[in-house]
Amino acid sequence: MRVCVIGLGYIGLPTATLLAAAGHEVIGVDTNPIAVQALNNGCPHIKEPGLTELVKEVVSNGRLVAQSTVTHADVFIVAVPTPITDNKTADLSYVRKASASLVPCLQRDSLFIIESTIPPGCTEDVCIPILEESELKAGRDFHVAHCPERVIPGRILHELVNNDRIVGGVNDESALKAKQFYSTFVKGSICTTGLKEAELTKLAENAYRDVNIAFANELAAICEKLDIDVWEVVKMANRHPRVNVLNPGPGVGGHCIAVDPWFLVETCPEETRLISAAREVNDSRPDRIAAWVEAEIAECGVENPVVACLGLTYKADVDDLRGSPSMSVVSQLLSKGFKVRVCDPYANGNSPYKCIPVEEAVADADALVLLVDHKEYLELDVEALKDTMRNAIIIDTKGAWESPSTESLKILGLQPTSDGAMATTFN
Ligand code: SAJ
Repeated sequence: MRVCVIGLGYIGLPTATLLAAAGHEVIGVDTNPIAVQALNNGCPHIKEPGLTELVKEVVSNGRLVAQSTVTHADVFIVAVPTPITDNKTADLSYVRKASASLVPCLQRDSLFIIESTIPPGCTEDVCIPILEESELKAGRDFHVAHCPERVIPGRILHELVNNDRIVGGVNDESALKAKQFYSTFVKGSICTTGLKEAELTKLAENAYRDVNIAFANELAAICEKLDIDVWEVVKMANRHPRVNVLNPGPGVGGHCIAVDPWFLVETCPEETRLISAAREVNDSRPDRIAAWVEAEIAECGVENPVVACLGLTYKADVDDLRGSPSMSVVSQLLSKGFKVRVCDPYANGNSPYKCIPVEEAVADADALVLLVDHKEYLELDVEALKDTMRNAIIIDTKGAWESPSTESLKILGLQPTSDGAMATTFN
């Protein structure tokens, strides 16, 4: 089949590549000339394990070409961003533009698929009216489906093939057509449903995760107040066979979990008290972490403090800085007038801050703050690093390091409790 993939980002590009590898003739479309040129040179502009090799193969055998305009095809896949506006509503401008751009190329029996994450009702209320400007009728003359992506960065190629897919159709025939199409490269089960059900399923998945992380972050705040080790509590609670508390941290970043729940709040403001509270809890984490660092420094009476921050990306082992809570912590520490040194083995190319080696950042520093649990940081000899610091204030926001020794607790101003256990705010 001839497939036109509109939007060559984290989802569109790997999808286009896998479709080409499965034997389709694929045209990737993007408004960013750098993305188009890089792809045609066989060098994808995004990093993802296995992607460069596969792109080289399908570009060199001519199955994948990139261009800036939409062309005739049997299948159109829209995978453009749906960010949120400043007032926390879905910005559907890219979806509108992408839908409009393919109207002249839509034909009888074309299959239109939108993969972008969208508010419930968007395919019917926003996309279809635009597509019907072609004078073809959705469901009768051409097929319409929503097939949300549900892959995790770092494992995108594997998950695009192996995860189950949800395919919502404007009618049964559209859902079936889309299912047949996805089965050319997907090994997971492909479940068909309605358009709105598919749209809401995706949002429910991400809101579920956000709410659960918010619970962990709220538990961390409770522990902070009561001087209890939150990691110990999470570990113990998770020994219950039906409990799985997630991990607290400096907040929720990325372009999905921190964004998509707002689409539900926007659609059903009265019904989303929990989802909206979860967003606020998670969004307030960077402030709390920055205030915590400030309080520890104040308690030690350090003047002109130097703080070494480990990790800038939105989560471990990825190079993505979008919506990163660590970036927010760093900028708040800077705005408090602290001298901040930053390290991140993944973010160096795209970081607005100069990243330096850990040993250099920590030497003579007053505080060491772990913000991202990159695998490189799990292996650090924290005790040895501590010996090179001016003041050894160590704050592990990810619970990645062993609990500190009694000595470092004292430096943090905390004391062992009467029964000898550590009372620590290490969360
Ligand atoms: N985080 C915590 N505590 C946890 C887990 C995560 O603080 O216990 C933080 C992370 O550090 C990060 C944020 O939450 O800042 C989001 O991380 P994530 O791993 O939950 O999610 P993403 O955004 O990398 O990818 C998610 C995936 N969803 C789930 O794991 C439920 C992926 O499957 C989705 O397809 C993707 O969002 C998406 O595109 O929506």
